[in-house]
Amino acid sequence: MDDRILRLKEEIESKLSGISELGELDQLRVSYLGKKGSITALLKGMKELAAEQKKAFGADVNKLKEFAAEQIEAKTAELKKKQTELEIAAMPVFDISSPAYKDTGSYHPITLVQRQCEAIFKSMGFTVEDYAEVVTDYECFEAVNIPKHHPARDMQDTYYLENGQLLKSQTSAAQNAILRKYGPALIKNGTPIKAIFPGRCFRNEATDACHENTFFQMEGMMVGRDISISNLIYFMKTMLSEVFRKDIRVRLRPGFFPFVEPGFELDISCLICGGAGCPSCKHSGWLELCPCGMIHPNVLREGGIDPDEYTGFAFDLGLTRLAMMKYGIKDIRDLNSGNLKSLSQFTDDE
Ligand code: FA5
Repeated sequence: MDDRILRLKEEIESKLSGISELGELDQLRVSYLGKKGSITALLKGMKELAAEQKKAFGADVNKLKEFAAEQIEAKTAELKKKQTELEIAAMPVFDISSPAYKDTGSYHPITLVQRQCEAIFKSMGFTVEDYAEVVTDYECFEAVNIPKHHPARDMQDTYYLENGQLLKSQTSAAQNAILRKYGPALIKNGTPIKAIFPGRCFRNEATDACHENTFFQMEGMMVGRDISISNLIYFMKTMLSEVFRKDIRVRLRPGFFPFVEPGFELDISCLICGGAGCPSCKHSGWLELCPCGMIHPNVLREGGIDPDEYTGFAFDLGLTRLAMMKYGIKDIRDLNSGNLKSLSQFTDDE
């Protein structure tokens, strides 16, 4: 083999071992394999050689060229790997399992009020029941003493589905199922039915500061022997004083609901304006918060309970309005706005 080829090979090997950066490596490639590189120059110089030397010399130079290209390629891979390792080592440690520092999220004010009411009623022995949002006409109306074509249906502008079902317009839609669920234990052991059932309700309302088309109610029922209006008033008073943790003015006035007899409306003095009148209370100073009454005999009968033996009360808390009063939210529409800036400022005060 020609001396020049051997020398170049040794030279390449020794230079490669001293290179530690990709930039230097590229310079080395250009200096040997580039257009004006040493190996290219050997190939160009072949024309000076005698014909019998050309073949062997050309083969050796091509081997050298291949050798140089392979070595440079291997060195490139080695340096790139090292560079990646260094970059990874320099990265800040990132633990995906650690909790987010700033945006930890918050509960919706209605969720906060709902949980608080649930805790209060649980402590008084009530169970918390979940119920569907799409219900039948029977559940929402007929089972609670509102037969088909009864004018009381006009009090709620209901969304009907094409299959005849409807979006629950009132949590009272669960009353019948709850009477049937716990009625047997009442009849067998005398265990009173004490249940609350919060849920989302839908009505085709013209929205304003205190009306939404989607809002939350939390209904409750107690049925047993000798249950009276005094029991109803006791539970309502206890619940309101626990939720607000301050004295609030309430008024009880007659109210009509086909599923209670007698029926009442429990209003609270508007906490936004202090009773002076504002858009949140339709300028009346009072907010309809908790309709209630003694369960109508027809409703008990439809639920499999004999109204001559048992009595009970039912009430409904407008959870959305309760959240407005508790947190001083002036417009009900803010609650469904999804505006995190305003909704995230409320915290559980437990
Ligand atoms: C009812 O829905 C009855 N089912 C309540 C009831 C249950 C009475 C058990 C007696 C016994 P009403 O339509 O008034 O009643 O609604 C009850 C409460 O839900 C209201 O006091 C109010 O707080 C809330 N509410 C009703 N409509 C809306 C609305 N569009 N936006 C926000 N809250 C509403």
